[in-house]
Amino acid sequence: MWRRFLTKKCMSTSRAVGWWDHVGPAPKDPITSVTEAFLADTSPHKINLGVGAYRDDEGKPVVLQCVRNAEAEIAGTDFLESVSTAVSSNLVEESVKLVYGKNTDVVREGRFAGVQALSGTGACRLFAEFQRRLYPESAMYLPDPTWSNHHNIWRDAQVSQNTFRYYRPESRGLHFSALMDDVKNAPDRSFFLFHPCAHNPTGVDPTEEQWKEISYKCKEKNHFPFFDMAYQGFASGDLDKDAKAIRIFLEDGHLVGCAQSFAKNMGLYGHRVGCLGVLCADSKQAIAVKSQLQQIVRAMYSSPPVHGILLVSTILNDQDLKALWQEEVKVMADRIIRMRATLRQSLEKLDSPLNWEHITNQVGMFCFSGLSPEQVDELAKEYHVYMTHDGRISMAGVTTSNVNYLAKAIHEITKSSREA
Ligand code: PGU
Repeated sequence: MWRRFLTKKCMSTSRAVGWWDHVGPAPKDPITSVTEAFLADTSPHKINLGVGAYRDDEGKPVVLQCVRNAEAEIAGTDFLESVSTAVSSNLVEESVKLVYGKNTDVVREGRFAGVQALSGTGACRLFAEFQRRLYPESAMYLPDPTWSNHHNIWRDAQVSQNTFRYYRPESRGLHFSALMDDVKNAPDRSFFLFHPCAHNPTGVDPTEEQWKEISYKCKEKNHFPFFDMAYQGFASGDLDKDAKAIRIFLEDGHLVGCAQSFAKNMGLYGHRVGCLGVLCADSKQAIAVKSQLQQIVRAMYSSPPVHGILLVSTILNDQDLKALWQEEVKVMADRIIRMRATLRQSLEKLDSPLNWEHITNQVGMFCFSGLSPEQVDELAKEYHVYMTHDGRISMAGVTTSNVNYLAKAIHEITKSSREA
């Protein structure tokens, strides 16, 4: 009797076992793990060139003035309930105008199915899910290389992946002929993901002429172009110029998809505001597609948080705030461009035996330095400089006060190398 009682008691208080014994730790993320290593370093010289989030010349995250003004405007708004459909539709329409252009037929005719998304990542994930439902047999063609998380996103959505050639290490530029061959040789009606500007991680974008050829070939092959627009404004400092690639595809009559993020260009990384737009043949199709996207959202997270969306729609709907935003985007882009020039000059002044022209030829948030994984490790170990293992430098982490130290560190570990 006692024994039975005791066993019962032990069973009810002892920990259940066996559920997760077979689970090992997941591999570290190649981007977020850089920040972890940086934070663990106690050196006063340490520099974080890992994550692609904007920093000012003091190395600090920035709250844009347009965002501060919008915060003041929405203060006290009763937004604890989910945001009204009108605000959400307005955000989508204003975002879509940023990529497609203000007065396009696409916007007038209501031919886009758009939903607010959890920043750029959420927009990509939503599209990947939509793609699997509608075209379960089709793969997504990703550029080689691409943002590492693209592979996770399409893998978790159970969409198969192919890559197309993009970058040529020898020239540290675009491998255009190979890219065109891969677009040509993919089966008709394939899905292709393009970075419309400020390619991550290479900082290498096709020229306008090259985009025209890519668009032409995609049309001939009936491919579906999906654009991941995470850095609009960061390549040139001008939102319209940075949308040029997408507009070329629109002029050619493509139906396109586009993931947009306000994480970088409005400095709203923590608010997770983005948008997914899928262009359709007519408004009837757009209503159907939108309802499918909404159904996916409903089951995944029901609705996105509201504070960020109110900030973005306040800015996009107020001419003065929008103009201020555009100025601030230019300030951020110009600072990065200046740091590219300074880093290159500093390396040249040190009589580096290597050619560093690519630092200023590449555009956007990143410089694909050409440093090997071993050199990246040495930079971290000896100089407390942190970047992703592929040698990608987030230029936003370079400042007036650390650029010379950085150049010296890079020079020290590369001075005995010879150009390949
Ligand atoms: N697409 C591309 C091409 C990106 O580079 C990033 C962010 C995203 C989408 C996702 O943007 P969110 O709007 O923040 O979801 N890539 C940065 C930021 C760090 C990360 O990996 O999320 C990077 O350092 O590559």
